[in-house]
Amino acid sequence: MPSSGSPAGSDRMFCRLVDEEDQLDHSPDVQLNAHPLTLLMTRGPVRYRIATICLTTMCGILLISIIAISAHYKGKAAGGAAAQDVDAMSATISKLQQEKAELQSELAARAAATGGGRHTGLADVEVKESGPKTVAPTMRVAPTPILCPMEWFLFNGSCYYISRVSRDWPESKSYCESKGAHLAIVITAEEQTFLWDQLPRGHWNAFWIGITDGHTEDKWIWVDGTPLITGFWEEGEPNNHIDEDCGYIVKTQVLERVAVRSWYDAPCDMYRRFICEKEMGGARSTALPH
Ligand SMILES: [Ca+2]
Ligand SMILES: [Ca+2]
Repeated sequence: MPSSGSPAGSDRMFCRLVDEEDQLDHSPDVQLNAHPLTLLMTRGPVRYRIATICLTTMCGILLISIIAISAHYKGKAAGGAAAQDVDAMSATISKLQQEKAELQSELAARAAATGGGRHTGLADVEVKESGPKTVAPTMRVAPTPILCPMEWFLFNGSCYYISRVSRDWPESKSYCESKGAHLAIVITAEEQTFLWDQLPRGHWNAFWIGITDGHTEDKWIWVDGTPLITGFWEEGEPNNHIDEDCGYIVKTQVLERVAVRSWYDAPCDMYRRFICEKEMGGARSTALPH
């Protein structure tokens, strides 16, 4: 039953809408599952379709370019940071090596100044490290080392010389004085033993020392005027056997002889080798003879 009003007009309108929808649905350019962009491109005028295609292509190219450039600079930045780290570490290592070389040079110079280390008293060096860039040497300054002339040797602050030639006691005394020294004054058992150890062993190797009783018999005094307190005489000596006023040390081939019983007295005009001594002051140290 048709409704009241204009039923015929309503039917025609309905039929026209249905026809238009059918035409749209069955158009070869329009598919139900088409992409919206495709749908837009197929519905617009031709020039709009071309513009849309161009814009889409440009957007794609731009996006790809942005991605490529970002990746490129990201990798370059990472490489640059790594290179900076390597440069900083190389600079630190170079600086440490330079400081190490300077310390070694200073130690070598000090060792050379002290006779290649044969004399004691080398400066001790402590190197404290608080980080890769803070190497601070701390010096413990040693007393000025004592240097003895060639063929002289050091013991306890004095340089000693053992002659190769033989002279009488007065000539021996003069020779030592010409060198700024004196005939040896032997005070302690340590000094006596050290000197004894340096002497060459022989049948009757005898060496003048700086002691005499020429002024007053049996009043032994050293060449510096001080009296003898403790001597290292052989048993039975000094005996003034043939007017003997000068003292000397003997080192024989008899191994049973000992350093602290090796002094004899003899006539001062006898020829013997001799021992000079020169006090050097400063630190007391020891060294082997040249
Ligand atoms: Ca005498
Ligand atoms: Ca004697």
